[in-house]
Amino acid sequence: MSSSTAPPLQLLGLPFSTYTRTITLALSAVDASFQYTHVPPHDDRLAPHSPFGLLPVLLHGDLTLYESRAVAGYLSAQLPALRSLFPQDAAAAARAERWISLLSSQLFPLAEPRLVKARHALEEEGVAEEEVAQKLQPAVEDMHALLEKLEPLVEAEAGPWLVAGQKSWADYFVLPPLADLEATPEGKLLFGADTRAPNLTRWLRHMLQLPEAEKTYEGTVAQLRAAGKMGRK
Ligand SMILES: N[C@@H](CCC(=O)N[C@@H](CS)C(=O)NCC(=O)O)C(=O)O
Repeated sequence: MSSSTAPPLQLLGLPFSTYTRTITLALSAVDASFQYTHVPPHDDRLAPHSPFGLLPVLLHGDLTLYESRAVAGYLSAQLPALRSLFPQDAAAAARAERWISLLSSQLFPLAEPRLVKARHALEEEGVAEEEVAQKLQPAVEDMHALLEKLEPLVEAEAGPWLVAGQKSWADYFVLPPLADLEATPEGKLLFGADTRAPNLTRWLRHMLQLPEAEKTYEGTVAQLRAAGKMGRK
């Protein structure tokens, strides 16, 4: 893409949105230029671009794209610096795709709606901490079991990344919901000393230190909880 003639990349989303953060992680990592408009889900401004009202949406010239995996594919094709986020090797690329698929089908629904957002709703209602922990216990158990199943898929022997010893979209898809979860009391249990997923936990700690993770931290659940803007006062 020639930078002098190319239309700007425009992203509609929110730092709070984990699927949006997947995209901003990749763009920030390579200092790509993009216009970021903060728009909440189901906002009227999304209606012309996203029939489901979900985040993120990418606009580029005449192109309107929703669904983060489609956005990731497009960005990797457009920006040479992001090409390597899909491994060249067919088997490694397939394993990265498997992580992305597992994120959408298994990890996100458990980490966000059933744990992070469920805790937030209970806290907002003023439910006592002991009762919150009790109500979330079944989801914590389900997450322990899921992490146990995912643990063998972490290719820890190859390096600090999920797949083939190289940074890939798999890392950027899996990080945001686990970063949110890690910032909650349930996350402290799941990724603490008694974790059933030590390699995944090490990977998470490594990811949280990356410059692009720091650049995209502001406005996330983890940052808002740390700043006392979410969670118990
Ligand atoms: N499959 C979609 C999922 C997008 C999605 O669920 N985005 C969340 C924010 S992280 C959202 O907009 N949620 C609003 C809602 O579910 O109503 C994608 O990959 O882009």
